[in-house]
Amino acid sequence: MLNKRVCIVGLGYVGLPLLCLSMEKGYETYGLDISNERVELINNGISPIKDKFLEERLKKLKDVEATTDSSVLKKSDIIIICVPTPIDAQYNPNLKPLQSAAKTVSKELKKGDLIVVESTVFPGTTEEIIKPILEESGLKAGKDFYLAYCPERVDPGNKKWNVNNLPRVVGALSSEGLKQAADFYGSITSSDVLELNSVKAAEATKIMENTFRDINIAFVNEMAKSFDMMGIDITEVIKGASTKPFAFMPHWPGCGVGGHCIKVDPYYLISKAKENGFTHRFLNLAREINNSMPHYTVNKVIEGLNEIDKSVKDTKITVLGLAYKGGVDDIRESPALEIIDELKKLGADLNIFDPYIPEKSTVKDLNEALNADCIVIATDHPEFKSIKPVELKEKGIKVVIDGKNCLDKKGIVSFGIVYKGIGR
Ligand code: SAJ
Repeated sequence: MLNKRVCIVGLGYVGLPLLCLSMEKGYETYGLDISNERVELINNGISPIKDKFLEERLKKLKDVEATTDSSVLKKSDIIIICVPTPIDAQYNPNLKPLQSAAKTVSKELKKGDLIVVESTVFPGTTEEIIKPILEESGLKAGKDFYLAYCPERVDPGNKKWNVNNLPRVVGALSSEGLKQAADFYGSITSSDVLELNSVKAAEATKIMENTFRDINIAFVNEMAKSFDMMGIDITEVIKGASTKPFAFMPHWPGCGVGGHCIKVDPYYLISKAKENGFTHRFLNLAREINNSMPHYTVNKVIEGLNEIDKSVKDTKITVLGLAYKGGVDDIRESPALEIIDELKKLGADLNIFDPYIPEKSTVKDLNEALNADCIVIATDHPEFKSIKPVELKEKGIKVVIDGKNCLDKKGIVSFGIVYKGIGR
């Protein structure tokens, strides 16, 4: 442990676990956020994020000091910025939260501080955007203070990999900054910390990791559309290909790609590359394919209802799931929202149920949610994956659209229920 005081700026799904870990490792640690409500909850040991692992951790911590008062930065030496970097409706990067956090830090910056950015950004952001804001303080990066980048790798809901044991990569504007950042992360993670030769390499690392995932999901989504037309069950093919012990990495088709990482990060690279005169045709195509999946899923609803001589209009349809992925309560960029919008426009008599988001559900439980002619699985929550075909039969469900290929197709079809998956 270094003899340093730490302040985490931004207490969301990235900053809050980091604050817990820093305190657990014995650092005098403060949290700074713009939300009074969030700060109140955290100071009372309550996690604003539904995550059992995080809730338990927070409860065990004594005297957590979260605040909205930026003067807390005066008594911090290592300041780690973990604020959101979303996209706008036109898929353009929105760096406003990050720039605002940097301005707040700049006002309290002092000699010897180490500033680390963890938020996902396009390569060049730390040097071209954050550094000038921090130097408005009159202090010089690399001389008076140090500036580094260490991409967050939090995977919400992941039981195996978390902030304690995730390998990290760091890049910095100076060798002293690199050393200080590597020393800090080395003191809190049980895994390795790789020092890269530039801050841009560290920024690009995160973008590459998530873009890699997006194009692989687009690949299986396109294969699903193709195999669907040949009557091939893509889940069988992926299982088959996964027996190859090398050079194949399974991804799974679905009703769309949501969340604040995989759907967002490619646009950060696409937009920066475009500024530099390069067009990412492949990344754009992958985004196009993944963005087409909610509409593809609604077409499956139309096809499925046509098989029983019904149309979407006035038919009782329940969308199961709002969250962007199973086991979480986060609806950011969720494909379920687009599916719901489209079904509403087609005049469906719609119900919505997500056990993780009761406040946005229109029915109180799964039993009530299954009072429908048609159900659409939009999120692979464990509660939905365990639905038995016989339950659907007993509830009189006539059409199942399985947007996550997570139900027992054979069993459902054996009860004479129309089943349509994504590529199966
Ligand atoms: N999805 C598919 N098919 C797949 C995998 C995911 O359609 O094969 C969909 C999901 O349903 C979801 C979206 O893509 O809508 C994103 O899913 P995700 O599992 O990638 O979940 P995220 O967005 O929480 O991604 C995080 C990322 N972590 C960080 O950015 C630090 C990502 O890098 C991880 O690879 C990912 O978790 C993970 O592996 O779980």
